Amino acid sequence: MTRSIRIKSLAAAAATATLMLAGAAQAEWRGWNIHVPEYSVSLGMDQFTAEIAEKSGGRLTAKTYHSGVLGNQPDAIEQMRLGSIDFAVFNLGPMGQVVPATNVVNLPFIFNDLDHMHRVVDGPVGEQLSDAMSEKGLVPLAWYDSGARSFYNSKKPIATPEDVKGMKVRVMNNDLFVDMISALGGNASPIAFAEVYTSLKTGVVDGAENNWASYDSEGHYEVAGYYSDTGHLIIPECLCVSTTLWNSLSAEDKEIVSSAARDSAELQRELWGKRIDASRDKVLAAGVKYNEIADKGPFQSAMQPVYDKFIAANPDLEDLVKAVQAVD
Ligand code: GTR
Repeated sequence: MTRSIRIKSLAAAAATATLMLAGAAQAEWRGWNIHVPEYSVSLGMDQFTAEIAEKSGGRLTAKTYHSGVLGNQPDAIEQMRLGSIDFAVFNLGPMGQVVPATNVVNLPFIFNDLDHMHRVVDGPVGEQLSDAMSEKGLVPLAWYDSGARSFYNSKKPIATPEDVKGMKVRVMNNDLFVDMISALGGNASPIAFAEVYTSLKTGVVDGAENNWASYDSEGHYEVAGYYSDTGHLIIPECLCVSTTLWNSLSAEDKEIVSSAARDSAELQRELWGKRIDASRDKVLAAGVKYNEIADKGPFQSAMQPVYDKFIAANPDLEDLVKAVQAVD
């Protein structure tokens, strides 16, 4: 046997062994999740993995790594695009940097309330967002809730945009949110979710913005005791799988996975409402000073430059912004 023939047959044997391994057992899918295990998103993901195992008779196995142990969201999005993370629940906030169309739902005050957001993502606009994400290697299968985000800080109640002036505010990683804070006269710092608690505690930032549930679960209320109900962002989250994984599935398995995703979103949306109430009660009992915003008008009008800059930079997305606004 010549050297080159020997190498070729060794290579062929190795390829056969790999194929046999792949046939013998499907690798366990790796799921990314930023939240602690008892959070509604985590419970939704746990149901998702349990249902696909059950419906496939144990053929498809998946494990969610909770509490952000697989890294922060911007890195996880990249890992999913490369195929090393198979599924995840992503907030569309940091998604805007990778899939510009998703920034349409990241525009401050674009939604009137949670129901409005549902009508939008569950309709044709949701389809368009899904297509744009799929083109970038992420296939959304269902939309989860993350409520309305409001400002909180360690200094004072916020009642008007003037109160944000000069304040150092943590935002999710997205230039749009930097523009949002600048439009209010504050200084934005994009910081990973896992580092927000320490950043608030050490004064790297004065404040941040999030929903009641994350304000509670991450302990931010312990170090930023003023919560002001601006409700400026209502951002959906998506249960996504990687295009690599999706394309490898049979039609039957695609159906198992998508219906498990839809069921999990139904559970998560139901748990969400309860969790919000429980979190609000808990942090208020712990002494958080809460204020409603009597007139959100000044905050909304302060956002006009953010919209103008966004449309100027993304003229192709103007129609999508209008489509969201047209949904009542
Ligand atoms: C939470 C959201 C997370 C993450 C986080 C943040 O509300 O569920 O996915 O985006 O906010 O502020 O980084």
